[in-house]
Amino acid sequence: MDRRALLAGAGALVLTTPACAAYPPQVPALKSVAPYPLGVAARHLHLADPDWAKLAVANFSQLTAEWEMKMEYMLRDDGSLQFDRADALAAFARKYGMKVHGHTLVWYAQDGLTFQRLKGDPDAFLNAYVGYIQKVMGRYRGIVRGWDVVNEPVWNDGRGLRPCLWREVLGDDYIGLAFEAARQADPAAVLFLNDYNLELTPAKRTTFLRLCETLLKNGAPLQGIGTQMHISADLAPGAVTTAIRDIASLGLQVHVSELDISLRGDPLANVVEPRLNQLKVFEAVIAAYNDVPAVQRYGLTVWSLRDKDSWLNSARERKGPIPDEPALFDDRGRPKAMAERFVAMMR
Ligand code: 9MR
Repeated sequence: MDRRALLAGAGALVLTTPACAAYPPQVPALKSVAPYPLGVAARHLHLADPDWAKLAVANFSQLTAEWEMKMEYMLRDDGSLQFDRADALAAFARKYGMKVHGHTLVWYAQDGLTFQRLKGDPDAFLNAYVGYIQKVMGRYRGIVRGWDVVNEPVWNDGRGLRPCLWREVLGDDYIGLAFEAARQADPAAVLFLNDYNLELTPAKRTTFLRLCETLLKNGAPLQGIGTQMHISADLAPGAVTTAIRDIASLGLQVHVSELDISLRGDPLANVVEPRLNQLKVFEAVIAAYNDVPAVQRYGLTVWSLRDKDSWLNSARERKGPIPDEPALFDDRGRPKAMAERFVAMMR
């Protein structure tokens, strides 16, 4: 057989290959099968990318600003507030009928010059603290459905609260004070405490849940728990199941708030088939979340739309020369096995 005949034969083979071998899988719009809001993280630049916008609008019903609603962006050094990008995100959401989740008001990792300058004057500091929360939440009242009021308050090993400027000046009650201010700013918004590694580190989860209980006992208007779920394919699926069950046991709203499943955890050296493991971990997340009582399911948010949009592939975070693949859609916007499994699990 000459080369031309061989090629023609190969073409015929492709044409007659059954559909089950097709890649990408044919997957309906994810939001059309989900019984709860499905969110996706968005940066300003994404909104101007027609491919991103089309895919996000088709599959997701909610947006979280990946950066543009954080203090690092919103609060200028002179104390004024910068709302342009958050406004643009809110306008995008309105245009396409999407909900908005607010992320985040108080975070140990971001304080800013305005607050550092007020460190020596606790009264002025408290005024500015309450003022910041009220101005930001006030602007998006009726637009943002829920807020991560305080983000990542607990040490990674679970030994207690992290040190931060807020705690240094206001004491441990900085969290309760933030929730009070938030409640006054927007009585209708669902108020969340959000953290990560709650599945990876049971000691951290215990401390985090005790903190929630103490806040509730002290009358703080805490209404929801955000479990970020930046996890890796080498995580034991059972760890996810236990974590979500424990978190839901408090009876508050539960938001899987920043889901991504990395293929690059260091111990992955021991995992033979990282993609298969990733799928198993993903299944555990979805199964456990589907088991949470419907009234407690605030929604599930993924922390990037496509693999290439992920913070894990940013210049700062990227581990090694091979890009990570933590998202439900590939770089070209094609649904991956996790997206296909999501749909299958909703039937
Ligand atoms: O993905 C976010 C990245 O683009 C930002 O540079 C970074 C700092 O603002 O925050 C990342 O998102 C984090 C989120 O706000 C809180 N949980 C951990 C996320 C990943 O670091």
